[in-house]
Amino acid sequence: MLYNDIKNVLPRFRFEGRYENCFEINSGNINSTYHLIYRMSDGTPREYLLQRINSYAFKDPVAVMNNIRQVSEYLEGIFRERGVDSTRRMLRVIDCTDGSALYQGADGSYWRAYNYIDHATAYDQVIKDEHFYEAGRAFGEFQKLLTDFPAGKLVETIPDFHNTLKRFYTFVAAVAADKAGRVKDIEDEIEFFFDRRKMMSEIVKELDAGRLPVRVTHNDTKINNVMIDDMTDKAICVIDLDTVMPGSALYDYGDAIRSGASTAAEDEENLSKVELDMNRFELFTRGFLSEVSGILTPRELELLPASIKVITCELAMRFLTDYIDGDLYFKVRSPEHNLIRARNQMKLLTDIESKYDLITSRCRDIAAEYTK
Ligand code: GN1
Ligand code: MG
Repeated sequence: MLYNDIKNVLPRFRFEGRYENCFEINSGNINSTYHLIYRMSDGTPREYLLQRINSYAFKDPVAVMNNIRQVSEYLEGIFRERGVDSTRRMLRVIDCTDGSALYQGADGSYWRAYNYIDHATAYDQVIKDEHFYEAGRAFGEFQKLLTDFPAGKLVETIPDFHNTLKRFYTFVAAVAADKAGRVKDIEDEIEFFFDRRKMMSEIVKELDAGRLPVRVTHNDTKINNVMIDDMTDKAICVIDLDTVMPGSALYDYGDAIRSGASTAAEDEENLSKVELDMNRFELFTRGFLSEVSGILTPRELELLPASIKVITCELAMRFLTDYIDGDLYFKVRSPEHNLIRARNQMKLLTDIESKYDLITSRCRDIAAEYTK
């Protein structure tokens, strides 16, 4: 079945060698991803990633690929200038046979391909604490490398992606529409977000008032969007550039902590397992600030703790909104999957709130250490 899904797509790309095998990679929540193995006539393998872009989430896949191409070429240029071998430092777009970066299938689906980075892993959860320090360093470095990239060249591929207040209004509209008839069973969950409406706007408000800089940011800094070298345990490459666009560095920080400092998977049902691991939170903060402490403004540094709360709340609310809508956006494995994710993130947020004073004082101390 798997091969059937992609067999008409494969000849459209400039893959080298003969097709041998493919495996589906099931870790993303949006796009479908396949690991392809090709083989040259001398027996050496060529490996690729093939992705079907979810065009419900990304309304303009051409703009997504334009963004990715520009950012990748910019990063490649910096690596070249510095004499750094970029082979395993970034995903390289593999062109279609007609030279474009996207292939559109007869059914309207959009496909793209990258080189596959071997002997490195994108973990869905942190398995070694040191990897999370590394992730912080990698996302920080990514931010730093793009400091001078002209933001105006990028299209906002998902408008208001991290506008948490707009996300709240979308959530309220979904509750009112109750498209899937699910609202009656989740009154407590709905109230949870109404109670936090003010907190949610903490960062948006600052951005709107011009008190926070707009930067070119990654916007999806989940722990599985950084690759860790299997031999050295060092972060080598930031992946999934679909949402690279103008945003706030705070979102990248907060989203990474939300995803990597949780003690459980994002869809763990047993909520007693879900907490914020303070040690991991510190490690990521150190890794991140080791790269960007010289770039972030005092106000950004001050708002690091708030970003953890805001983004965790945003994700919880996005999952619940999608549950209410009848599972249109995120891939789900069961009818309850989005509700499980939402409750999981709500539990994480409650734990973050209970540790908030400590988180704030640790952020302040670490920031002071790195800005000395
Ligand atoms: C999606 O595709 P993936 O799994 O990297 C989502 C992120 C969420 C994440 C939650 C474009 O990311 O915003 O944080 O799921 N990406 C998009 O797991 O919506
Ligand atoms: Mg993604």
